Amino acid sequence: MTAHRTAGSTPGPTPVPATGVRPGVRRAAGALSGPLATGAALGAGELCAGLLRPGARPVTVVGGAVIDSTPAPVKEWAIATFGAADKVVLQLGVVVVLIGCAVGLGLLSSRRRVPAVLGAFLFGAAVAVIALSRPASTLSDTVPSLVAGVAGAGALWWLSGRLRPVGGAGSVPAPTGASPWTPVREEGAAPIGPRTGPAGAAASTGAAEFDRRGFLAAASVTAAASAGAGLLGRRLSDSGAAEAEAARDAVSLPAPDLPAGPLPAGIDPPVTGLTPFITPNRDFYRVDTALTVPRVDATTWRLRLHGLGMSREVTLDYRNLLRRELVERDITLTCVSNEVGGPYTGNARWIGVRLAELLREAGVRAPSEGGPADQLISRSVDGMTIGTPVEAVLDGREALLAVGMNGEPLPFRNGFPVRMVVPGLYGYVSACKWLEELELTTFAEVDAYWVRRQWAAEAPIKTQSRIDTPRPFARVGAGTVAVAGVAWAQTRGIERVEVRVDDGPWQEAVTADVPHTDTWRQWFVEWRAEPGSHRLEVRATDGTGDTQTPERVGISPDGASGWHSVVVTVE
Ligand SMILES: Nc1nc2c(c(=O)[nH]1)N[C@H]1C(S)=C(S)[C@@H](COP(=O)(O)O)O[C@H]1N2
Ligand SMILES: [Mo]
Repeated sequence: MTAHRTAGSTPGPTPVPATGVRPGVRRAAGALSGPLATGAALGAGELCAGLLRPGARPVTVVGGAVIDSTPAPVKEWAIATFGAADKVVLQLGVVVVLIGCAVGLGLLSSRRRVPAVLGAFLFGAAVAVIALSRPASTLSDTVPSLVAGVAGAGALWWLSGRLRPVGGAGSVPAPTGASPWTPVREEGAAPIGPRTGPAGAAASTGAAEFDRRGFLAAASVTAAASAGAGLLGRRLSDSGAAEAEAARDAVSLPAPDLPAGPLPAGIDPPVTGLTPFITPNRDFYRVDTALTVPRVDATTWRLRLHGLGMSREVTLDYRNLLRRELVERDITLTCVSNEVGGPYTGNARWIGVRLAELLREAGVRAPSEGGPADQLISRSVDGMTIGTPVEAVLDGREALLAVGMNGEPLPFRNGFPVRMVVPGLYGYVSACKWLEELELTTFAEVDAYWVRRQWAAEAPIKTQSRIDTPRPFARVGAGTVAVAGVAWAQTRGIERVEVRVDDGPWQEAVTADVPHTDTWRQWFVEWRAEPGSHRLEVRATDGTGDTQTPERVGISPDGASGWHSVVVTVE
């Protein structure tokens, strides 16, 4: 058999039999068995990950690895193009590429079974290796991918078995130039299916038709089993999530010892379309590399604090943290990937523990006080590393280990149970979610995740202002039109906002009161709009007296700058 195959297969096109055979059907079946086997692999992987850890799902592993190795410009483009859907698009992309490879393996399996099956297994094994190389992975994270590889290989073996010519090999000598893998039939319509009996069919027709009915049955069983395993796996992951959900629901945060107090009067001026001062949790932007949101159990959560210049290592659990003095503070968070006019910024009322107090208790001194560490690395349960200047954390600003957001425990997506919030620094250098470790080190010693990807090691938030209304290309009626938005320069504060129309004179906007300098500031002007197309521009001046400059700078490596402008039509 092996000899036949070796002799019969040539690098060239498969010989086309003279009569009656439709190799196309068999090829199609072969091609189909690839995706079917992939389905089996994914179903098995899903089931296994549902039992072990949802984050170890093979597609998630590959997606995560793609995220980690994607060059920054491509990542920016993806965030800019797909916004919050970027992760869905990525996972779809992984699946599409996978199906492409699967079709290839399937086609191969109908001609060369062993290499194809081996290939399928190696695919799973490769994903297992990737799983192991992901940050914060454990050996058990390889299991779903390995199981997926075995399931995929098994399914492919089984399906390709149905593709073999019925009785072709041993019973009838294959005609010259043909192999048992390239069916040749000399007569017209032949009986199809196993009922005829493999040897009989081949003998009576002198041909090697494959077992179509058998293939169809095997394909159906594979598809059904894959779907079943997949759904069951999903169920298991969801019930795990439900448990974590329940654990979070059971958390009740103590009232803050230092409440933020009522918001100043005049916040939220009544202008339709203006961003509210406090961003509700459900509307808060989300930026992270996690394909599945980590659902950390607060009851087993620990924070480890160690490193240079600490008199002792400290470990805290959630209850220790909640027993400390809790501060409530309105702080605006901003992502470095926020383009001028972009949406990746939000303002919340955080509750947390003062990070500076915690560090000082452990003997940490700022570099300006002679401390040896200038960088604080925060590490999350999913292996993210974020580097924050120790100087910034200890300079008196309200840097928090936050546990609460707008009156409830942090939502999972925003870092439950504990995250960092440091006013005045972009999120990627300050706002580590799902925090589990703080290490004092130096910038010379450690490059954090994004710094290794060419983003700046230090990134204070740049002064920005944004027009929320009217929207770009809006059509508005002539007369008085409210132009409004927000401006931010966390820790410096916003002193003044100005608007101009069509390069005319700058007009000072009314600015709403703010509790302090760590939040954005709402502003509005009344514009006497005349018919035509107009360009509105905004610029802000921060608390140090610096006014935003017009030059547009992109988000990389340390944040965008320039004036936001909006073109509208007045009718
Ligand atoms: N563990 C972890 N923390 C993270 C990130 C991440 O990818 N992983 N992204 C950071 C970035 S870039 C930003 S802008 C903020 C966003 O916080 P949010 O999703 O709560 O708005 O989280 C930061 N913390
Ligand atoms: Mo960010």
